[in-house]
Amino acid sequence: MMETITSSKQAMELEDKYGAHNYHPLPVVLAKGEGVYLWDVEGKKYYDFLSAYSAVNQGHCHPRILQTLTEQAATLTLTSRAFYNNILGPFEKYITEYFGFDKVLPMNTGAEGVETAIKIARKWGYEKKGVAENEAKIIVAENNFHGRTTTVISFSNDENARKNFGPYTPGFIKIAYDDVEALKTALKDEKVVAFLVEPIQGEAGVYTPADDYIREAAAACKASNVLFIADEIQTGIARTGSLLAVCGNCTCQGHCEKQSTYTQPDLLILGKAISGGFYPVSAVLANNDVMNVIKPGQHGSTFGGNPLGAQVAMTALEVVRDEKLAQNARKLGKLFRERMQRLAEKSDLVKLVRGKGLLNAVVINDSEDSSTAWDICVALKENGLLAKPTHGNIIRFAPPLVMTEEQLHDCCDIIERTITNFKK
Ligand code: IF1
Repeated sequence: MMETITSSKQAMELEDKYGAHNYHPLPVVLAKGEGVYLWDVEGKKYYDFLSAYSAVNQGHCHPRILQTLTEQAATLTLTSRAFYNNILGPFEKYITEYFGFDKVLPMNTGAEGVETAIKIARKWGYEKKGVAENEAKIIVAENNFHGRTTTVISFSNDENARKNFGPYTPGFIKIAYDDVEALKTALKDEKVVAFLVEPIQGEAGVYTPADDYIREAAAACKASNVLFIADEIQTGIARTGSLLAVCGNCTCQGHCEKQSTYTQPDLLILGKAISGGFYPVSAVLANNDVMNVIKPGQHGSTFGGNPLGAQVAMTALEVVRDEKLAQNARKLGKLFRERMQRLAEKSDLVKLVRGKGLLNAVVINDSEDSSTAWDICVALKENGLLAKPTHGNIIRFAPPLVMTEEQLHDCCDIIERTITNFKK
């Protein structure tokens, strides 16, 4: 029997009874979204400061993306890749021109994108670099988050994400994040085929590396004939104040290869906001010398490159450019950090604020295993703002990028009031 939800309590009870307990959500049941706002089952309105982990950068239920989705859904949704479809080609042309690469391989979820990049890098290692079969190694950073498949959790160091899911996939070397010297040492191993890294570590607590880290890391990889793989699933699509975090301080909306601050990865992994939260779409971009190692039958998925996702992704990227979301994220991000900085100066509870664009974290003055960040998020929820703790003492703040300056100030007022009145 299909049940209709009339209260938050009822919805939480259903999830608790019938769903696997693989999440511990904040106690709020959402029923509607529009732009920067969400509403719960009882009709209470909230500012969204998570954006579905940066998947709804364009704001909830963006009307242009919605129109594309409904039109395409009424025309053709899925053909599989056994046949051509009339949307995939235009999408591939659009996204490769948008980001400045020769080719794209479309998938669905972020973790699939990461798996795809790993497979391409290994194959390139054997066929182009000449590494002996089954010996390829990929360097990754400590405290990484790249998804939840068995291979990807094999190189996580989050016990919770990893423990009792072994045996683990071999072939990964872990080094410290934001440490070019550690990378150079690891690159001396000739079996290394790639370095996989997040330009800003999200799950680690929005850890922003030194300004020149990405550029120097990519240069070190190039000098060692090793592929530089950027996981921009969370940082990409204008979130950090430029189209991609690897764009550095460039505010142009694409064609960043002309900018001096831009570092072109050999493999770029995108997900989340490339479809504006409407439909799972991920993509791996590369130039021909790398992408052409993949031949028919060697990789794919039933839904990857389907016309519905492809059409939605094109409109979602168009919105990012037309509404100048990178510029807005940059401007509002500065304002947000200024306001939080002022709060940190007068509140003992707030230790510091860090981040880039509208991907920010406020570090709470308490231990990592405390529940203070969680308790503050519950209080924020009561006051009409939804954010999620990462670790016991860090709160991530990442609103949709369509927010206005006035709304942001309103949100900062809520955060300030909540933290000032918060009692442990
Ligand atoms: C969950 C964090 C965010 C990602 C990067 C790949 C993926 C992700 C850099 C996989 C996914 C999400 C998934 C979400 C929690 C989450 C997250 F807290 F873990 F760090 F966003 F902040 N690379 N990140 O951030 O993408 O397969 O999920 O589409 O519930 O696990 P996916």
